[in-house]
Amino acid sequence: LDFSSSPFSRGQPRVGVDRGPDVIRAAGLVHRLHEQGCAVKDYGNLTFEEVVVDEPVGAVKCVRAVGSANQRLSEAVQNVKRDGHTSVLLGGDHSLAIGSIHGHSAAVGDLSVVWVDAHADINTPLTSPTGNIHGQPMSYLLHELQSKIPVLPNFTWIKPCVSAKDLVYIGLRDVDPEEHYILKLLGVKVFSMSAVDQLGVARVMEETCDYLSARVKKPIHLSFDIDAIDPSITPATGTPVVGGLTYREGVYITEHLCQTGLLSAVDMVEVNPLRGQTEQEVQSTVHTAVDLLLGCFGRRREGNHSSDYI
Ligand code: DIR
Ligand code: MN
Ligand code: MN
Ligand code: MN
Repeated sequence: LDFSSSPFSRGQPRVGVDRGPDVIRAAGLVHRLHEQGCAVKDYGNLTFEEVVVDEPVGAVKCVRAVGSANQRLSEAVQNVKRDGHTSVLLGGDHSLAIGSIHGHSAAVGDLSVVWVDAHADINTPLTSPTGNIHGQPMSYLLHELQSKIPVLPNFTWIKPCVSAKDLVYIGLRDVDPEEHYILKLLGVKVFSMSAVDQLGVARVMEETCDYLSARVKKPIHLSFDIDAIDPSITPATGTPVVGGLTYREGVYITEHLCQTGLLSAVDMVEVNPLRGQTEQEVQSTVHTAVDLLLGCFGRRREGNHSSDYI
């Protein structure tokens, strides 16, 4: 596993999400991955060039900063993948999925994307009600939306690289009308919280993997927004939404994806230590993020062992 972490927050307006990578590290992530037998290389925090003048383009905020940070991230992820490693991105806000998924696909080709989030993050620059790019990353990546994306400064390097049929959402419960229209128009596979309630998480994961491997088995990119989990467990995030996944449902998703053997890159984003009301709220959020990552890389709740003991 190779980490690239991106202390980047310009995809949304709240300060603090750029501290996500450091608090996740401080919770002992790398040590715990070593303990469970993973070879880990931590690239440290990527540094991004300061963008001084970054006036909104139409309604879209911080376009130049988001564009250049993601270009840098895409190159870092491409290097990790070309070296044959699994890429882990610690965010930072979810606009970083642009560079993470772009870089992953540039190195390995077609991907399956599993997007676990309260939100669909598929607004185009023109449909976005907020202008925040963390609510838009999928729109830049999908082939099918290419004609709807205007030319933006520092975004011209982005090549759409994901097909709508290769994308699955899990955990949605706060979708803008424009986003809902796009999801229906493109026929994107969505397991909203209603579907999780109806089917249970085990069937959701079974159907997710059946759907994604129906044609060919592609490497999986998991983009996990911590706000997918219920804010009673992960409150330290910028846009919490009630009625989310339980801790156990979240961990089950990671265990199941790990067992496919296809997990090739993971984003863990939107952990914002400044959004917790108490230290306990921050710790609960951070420890959940760590446990989700451990689940992605082999931790099983039944226990693990790697040698003979008796
Ligand atoms: C909203 C909120 N759909 C937007 N999105 C969020 O800004 O486009 N994404 N919070 O994480
Ligand atoms: Mn390496
Ligand atoms: Mn979200
Ligand atoms: Mn998100």
